[in-house]
Amino acid sequence: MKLLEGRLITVSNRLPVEIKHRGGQSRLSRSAGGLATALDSIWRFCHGIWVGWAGAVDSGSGEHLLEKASRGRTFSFKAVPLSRDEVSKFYSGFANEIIWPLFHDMPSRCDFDPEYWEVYQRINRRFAQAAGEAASGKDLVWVHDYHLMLMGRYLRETRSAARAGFFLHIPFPAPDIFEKLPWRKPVLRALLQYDVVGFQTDRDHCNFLSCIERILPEARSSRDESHTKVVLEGRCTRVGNFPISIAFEEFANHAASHDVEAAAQQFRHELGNKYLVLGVDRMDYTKGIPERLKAFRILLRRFPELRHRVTLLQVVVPSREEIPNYKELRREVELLVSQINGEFTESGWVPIHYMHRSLTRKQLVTYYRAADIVLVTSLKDGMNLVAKEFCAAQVDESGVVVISEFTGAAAELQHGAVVVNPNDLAGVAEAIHRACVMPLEEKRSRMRLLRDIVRTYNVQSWAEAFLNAVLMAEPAVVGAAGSSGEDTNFPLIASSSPQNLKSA
Ligand code: GDG
Repeated sequence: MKLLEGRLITVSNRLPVEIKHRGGQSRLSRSAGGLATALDSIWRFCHGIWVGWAGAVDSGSGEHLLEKASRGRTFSFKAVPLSRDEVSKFYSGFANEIIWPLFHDMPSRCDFDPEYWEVYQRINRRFAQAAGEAASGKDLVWVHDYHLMLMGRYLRETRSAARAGFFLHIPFPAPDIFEKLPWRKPVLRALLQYDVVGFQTDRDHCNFLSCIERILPEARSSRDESHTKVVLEGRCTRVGNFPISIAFEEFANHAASHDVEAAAQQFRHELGNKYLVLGVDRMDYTKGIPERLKAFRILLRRFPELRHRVTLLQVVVPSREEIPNYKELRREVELLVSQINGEFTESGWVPIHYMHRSLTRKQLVTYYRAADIVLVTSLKDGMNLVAKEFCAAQVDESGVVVISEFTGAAAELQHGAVVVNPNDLAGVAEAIHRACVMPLEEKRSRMRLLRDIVRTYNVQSWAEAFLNAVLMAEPAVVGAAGSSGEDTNFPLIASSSPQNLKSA
C-alpha cells in the first residue's frame, strides 16, 4: 500500500462503540454489524479519527466514555450528536425508508417524505463539518455508506483539502429504479464530489455509470487500467469496485481454537446425526428469511426421507425495530417458524431452531464450524459477509455454501458455492437437498476453492485497494474535458476485483 502520510479519518453513521444511558448512568458497548467488524482490522495499519454517531440521543455526557474507549487504540472517536427527531427522519426515515428499500430494488416500500430529505441534507452537512474540522490537508477521509452520500459536497464547502473517498456497502440500483428518487440529481452530483466512489460489484459500478449517463449527460467518462474516471464541471472522480471481505485468518484461527472445537463438538453431539443448515441474518426484508423458511418447508414435504435428518438453525439479530415494516417481518417470520414446526415436529426432532437475539462472536463461530450448510437467500445484498465468515470457519473444509445469486458474494463465490434464485422456492429446496447428499470429496474441493478466494481477497486487501485508489486521485480540479483527452461513451468498466479472477 502507498504510504499514508497523514491520518485516516473514517466517517460512518455509527461509531463502532455505542453509548447507552440507563437509570442516570452512561455505559459504552460495542455496536454490532459488518462495518465495525470489517474496519476493526484496518486500524492496525493506520492511525486517525473515527467520526460518527455514538448511539445515544442528545448526548454530550458520553464524551469522557469515548475518550476512555480510545485509550490504547490507534484512533480516537469524534461523536456527531443527533436528536431523537433527527434519528427518526435522517436514519429511520431517509436512510432506511427511502434509500435502503430503493437501492435493494424494492421501491414500493419507500416513503418519499420531503421532510426526510431536508433532515438528510442537514445531517450530512453536520457530519462534513465534523470531519472537515478534524482533517488536515494530508489526511484521507473515508466515508462509509448510504447514510452519507451528500457528505462529499459539504466537505468541499468546508474547503477541506483532504482527499475523500466514499464506499457504498449496499447495492446501487439500475437507472429505472434509481430515477424514482425525487432527489436523484443532487445525490449523483454530490457523489461526484468525492475523489473515489467505490462499489461492491461490477454490477453496482455499471448501474452507477448508467445512471450518470441518463441523469447527468453532461458528465464525461474515460477508463484506465482499473477504474472509470468521471469528469463533471472540471472535477474528476474515480469509480471502481472493491468487494469487501473479512479478516480471514482471525475467523479461521478462532474456529480452529480448542474452545470453539469443543463447543462445536458438544453442539453436534446434542443435535444427533443430522444435517445442520445454518442461517444468520439481521431481521431485514432484504435477507429473504420468509422465502428461506418456505423453501425449507418444501424440502421437508418433497424429501420426506430428510425428516428427522435435517435441522435448520436460524439466527435472526434484531434490527431497526422502530420501523413498521420490520415489526411486520418479525411477525411473519415467527408465524412461519411455528407453522413449520407445528406441521413436522416429532418426538426427538424439531425441524427449525429459531433464535431472535444477538450472539457472542464465539457462539457465532461455533455454529459456523458446526454447520454442514450455510443458507443465504437474500433477495438483494451488497455483499453478505456471513457467507465469507462461514468459509473461513470451515477449517475441516466440509461445509457447503448455498447462496442467492443476488448477493455481491455470489459474484466471487459462484464456482465453489451452490447458487440459487431465492424466489425459486422449489429450486432452493432442491439445492439444500443437493448440498445434503453431496459426496464428501466434492464438498471438500468446493470449500477449498472458496477458502482460497476469501483468504486471498480479505478485508486488508480490500482496504488497501480502496485507500490506494484515493491516494492515486488527481488533484481536486482538472480540465473540464478530462486530463487524458480520451473521453468515451458510457459504460466503461475495468475491474481488478476477484470477480474477474475467480474463474481462473
Ligand atoms: C451491510 C450490507 C454488506 C450477525 N449476527 C451476529 C453477528 N453478525 C455479524 C456477522 C457479519 C455481520 O453481522 C452481518 O454482515 P452482512 O454482510 O451479512 O449484512 P449487513 O449487516 O446487512 O451489512 C451487506 C455489509 O454491510 C458489509 O459491507 O456485506 O450486504 O447489507 O459480520 O458476523 N455478530 C455477532 N453476533 C450475532 O448474532 N457478534
